[in-house]
Amino acid sequence: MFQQLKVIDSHTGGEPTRVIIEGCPNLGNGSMSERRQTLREKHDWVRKTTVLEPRAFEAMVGAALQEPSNPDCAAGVIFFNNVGYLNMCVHGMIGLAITLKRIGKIDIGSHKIETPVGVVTIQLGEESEVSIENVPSYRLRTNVEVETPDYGKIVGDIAWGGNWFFLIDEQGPKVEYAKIEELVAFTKSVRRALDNAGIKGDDDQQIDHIEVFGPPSSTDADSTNFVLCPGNEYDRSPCGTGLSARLACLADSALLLPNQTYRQASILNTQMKGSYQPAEGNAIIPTITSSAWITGESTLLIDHADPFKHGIDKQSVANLSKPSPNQEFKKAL
Ligand code: PYC
Repeated sequence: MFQQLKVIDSHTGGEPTRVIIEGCPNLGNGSMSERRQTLREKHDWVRKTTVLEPRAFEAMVGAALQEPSNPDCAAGVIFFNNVGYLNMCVHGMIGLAITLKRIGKIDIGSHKIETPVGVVTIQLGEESEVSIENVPSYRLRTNVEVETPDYGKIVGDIAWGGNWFFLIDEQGPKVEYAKIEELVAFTKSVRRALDNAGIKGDDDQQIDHIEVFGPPSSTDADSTNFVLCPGNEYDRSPCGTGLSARLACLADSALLLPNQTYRQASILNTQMKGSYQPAEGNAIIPTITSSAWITGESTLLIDHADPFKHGIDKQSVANLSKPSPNQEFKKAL
C-alpha cells in the first residue's frame, strides 16, 4: 500500500514549481508561519519527498497548498526547496496561481493568498499571465564591502524582497548562460564571505540569496541577472523576490519612479516585469508580472520499503551504509 502525494508541476520562466494539492498531513489551523514550523519539525519528509531526487531535481521549488486561516484569502501556501523553507517565492506564487486555476479554485481576476510573511495579492490574467503584488520590500544597506578569498573585494547592497538578497552590479563573471558554473562558484564564495563576516539581514537573518546583474542581451530588457538560491541551485527565472529587492534599491536611489516598468531578464533570457508603489519609509510595494505553464499532474507514490522513499539526502545514504542486523549477526558468529 503506497502513501500518496498528489502534485501539479509548472514552470515560470524556466524555474519549476511543484504544488502538493492532496496528501499533505494536517498542519493545524494556525497562521502559515505556525504551519510552516509544524511542517518543518514534524513532517519534513513531505518537503524531501517532493523536491529531492529521485522524484525531482535540486532546482525544484515545492509548495504545500493550505486552506487559509484568513477568510479574505483564496488559499494559503508554504514554499520549500532542496534544503529548507522559503519565506516567499514569486515564481512559485505565479505557478501556484495557474495551478489554482487548473483545479478550479480561482478564475481570472484578483485573489489574496496567505504566506508565512504576509498576504499577497495575485491578479490572474488571460493566457497564463499573472501579476503578484508582493510583500513590502526595502533596501537595508548600500555599498556593503565584503572580502572574498578568490575574487577580492566585492561591493553590493542588502535588500529584502520576501527573502534576503545581496545585490551585486557588474562584478565577477559575465552574466550569461555559458558562465553558469563560474557564476555559481562566484556567488557561493560571496555568500560564504558574508556569513564569515557576520553580515546579515534584519533580525539576524542569513542573506541566503545572491544576485548578480549584467547588461541585457537584448533591447527589450533592462538587465540580465543570475541568482544563487539557498540550496546552491541557481534560479532559472529572473527571481521575483530578487526583482522586488532590485526595485527597492532602484527606488531608494531614485533611479526608478513609481509605476515605471523595469524588465528583468533571467540567465535563460526569460523575463519578469516589475513596477512599484511607494510604501512607508524607503519601502515599496512591488508588482511582478510573468507567465507560468503547467507541465504535469501526478501522484507521488511512497513505498515504505524503499530506502529512498523520502528522497536522496545525506541521511538516507548514511542509513544505507549502516550494517544490516543480518550482517551484524554474521559478524558476531
Ligand atoms: O521567484 O521569488 C522567486 C524565487 C525565490 C527562489 C526561487 N525563485
